[in-house]
Amino acid sequence: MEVSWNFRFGILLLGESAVGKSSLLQRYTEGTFITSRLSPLGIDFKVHDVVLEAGVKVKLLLWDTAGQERFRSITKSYMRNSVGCLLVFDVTQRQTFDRVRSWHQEVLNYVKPNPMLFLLVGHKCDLGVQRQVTESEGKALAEQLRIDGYLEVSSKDNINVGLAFETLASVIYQQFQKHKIAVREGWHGLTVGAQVAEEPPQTNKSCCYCG
Ligand SMILES: Nc1nc2c(ncn2[C@@H]2O[C@H](COP(=O)(O)OP(=O)(O)O)[C@@H](O)[C@H]2O)c(=O)[nH]1
Ligand SMILES: [Mg+2]
Repeated sequence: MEVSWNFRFGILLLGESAVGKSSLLQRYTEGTFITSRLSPLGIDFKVHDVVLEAGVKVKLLLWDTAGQERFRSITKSYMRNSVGCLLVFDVTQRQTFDRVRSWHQEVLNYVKPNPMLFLLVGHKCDLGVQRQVTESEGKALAEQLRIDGYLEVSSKDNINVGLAFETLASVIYQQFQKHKIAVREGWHGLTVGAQVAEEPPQTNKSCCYCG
């Protein structure tokens, strides 16, 4: 069967419980927002195709995770199959921001020597009055951790949701182009597919130029 993607990237959603990881995944892949709490187990897997600026077709394998208590037992296999991570905190809950640094360090320690690229997400930015973390604090932390960017996102109001996933996918693609990350045997974070044929070859039709 013809492969319809150029690349496959595994992407992990990480962060404290209730920061909105499952909601973010739901909004991105289904286009919906459900107010009632989704399953606290939260382990879910979704596939979403994106076309990057360069016309490159990427299949994103998106791994949702549950909260910190299950981190060690469940999430490690997802880390092994990922090249990118959306590190999510809730802008209205400072303690979720304070935990970002240790999530980041823990992931890097675990995936070594495989690469992991991060995007920091300040989630629930629709909740203006309840905000406890400013946008400049988010940006500053991303810079300190040398994370590839910071975005303020709302799944509820559909702000920057697609941009968050696609920015991370673009960063991964650029790093691959620059040979900063490469395919590694036994690692499924980044897979290169066959070239995508825009039009399937029409073998039974003669060429209009040469008859
Ligand atoms: N105001 C607001 N609430 C959100 C947003 N995203 C998620 N929530 C709410 O936050 C709670 C936790 O969301 P959930 O996706 O289960 O978080 P998870 O534990 O990180 O997967 C739920 O009540 C959601 O409705 C958002 O963008 N804005
Ligand atoms: Mg969840």
